[in-house]
Amino acid sequence: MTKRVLVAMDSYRLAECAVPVSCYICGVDNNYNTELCRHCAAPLALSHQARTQGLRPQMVAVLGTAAAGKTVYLGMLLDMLTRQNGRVQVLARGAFSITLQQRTMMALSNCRFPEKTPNEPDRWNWVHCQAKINSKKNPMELIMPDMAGEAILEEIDHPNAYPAIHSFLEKCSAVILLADTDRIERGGAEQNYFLMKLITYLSEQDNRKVRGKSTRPVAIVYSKADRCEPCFDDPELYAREKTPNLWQQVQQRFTNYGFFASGVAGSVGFRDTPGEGPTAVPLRIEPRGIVEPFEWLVRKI
Ligand SMILES: Nc1nc2c(ncn2[C@@H]2O[C@H](COP(=O)(O)OP(=O)(O)OP(=O)(O)O)[C@@H](O)[C@H]2O)c(=O)[nH]1
Ligand SMILES: [Mg+2]
Ligand SMILES: [Zn+2]
Repeated sequence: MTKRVLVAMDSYRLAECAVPVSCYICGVDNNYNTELCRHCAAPLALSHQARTQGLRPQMVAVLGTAAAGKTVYLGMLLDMLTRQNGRVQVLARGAFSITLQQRTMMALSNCRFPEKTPNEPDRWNWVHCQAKINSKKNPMELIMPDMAGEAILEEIDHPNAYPAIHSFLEKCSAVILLADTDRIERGGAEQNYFLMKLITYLSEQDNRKVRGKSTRPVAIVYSKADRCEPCFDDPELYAREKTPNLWQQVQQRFTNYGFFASGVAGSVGFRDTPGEGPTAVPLRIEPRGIVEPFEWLVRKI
């Protein structure tokens, strides 16, 4: 005799999966279960979080040449903000948002700088967090990816080479531009020209303009300022003297801008690695000027 059993139909689950998820960064539709966007490789967790929480996070771009110090700056910033009970507090959204800070701090505590960020967008670390300024009532949701400098340069020279960067820069509400003080001090003009290109790209892309100037807040941060003490004393004067074209362009193209100096390593030594040549080693961790540009920017958004 055959036993009769009742089996619940699970097909309603298929219907749920058939609803596409629109990528929060580029807007392309993806399958429900996919982890990364098929077009720009941004994590779809950003879209799921935005949808379930009913929030529209703001985007903040951290830009600079390869080895300008983006990963070290962002990792240290997040570590300081999630730890300290100061004027700005940050709460990570999703476990993936902690990876960048974890990798940076683990490397620094082992007397190393973190690895260079890979050029492939599917290997970037994205941070989604809630930021709260003590003097403001409502917290703000922010998305900040740690992008590779080479990829940023490629996108600036050939727009749409990196859809993730293209869409992100189009939508982002504020920008942190890192200028490598170490390379400026060594006399190269490369930082000046790269940042001018970026400033031009950002202002031309922005359609929220007042009297021809972009209103998007831009913080120009001289990273590795531990290499040049006067930069800490007056970052704007430093900008005027050392990167004059950049200083001029920022004033002509933006209404909201600020110059800052930051440094994570108090002292850097060099270790000779066989086959690789000299490798920079942080001898002392002494973060300075890390939170100030971020706090300024969050107030302006
Ligand atoms: N003196 C000094 N050197 C630093 C500091 N931060 C970073 N560096 C040096 O700059 C190098 C690059 O730093 P990263 O943060 O990896 O640079 P990045 O901008 O993320 O580079 P990409 O990932 O290639 O885009 C490090 O390996 C260090 O040698 C700092 O605060 N002071
Ligand atoms: Mg990096
Ligand atoms: Zn996408």
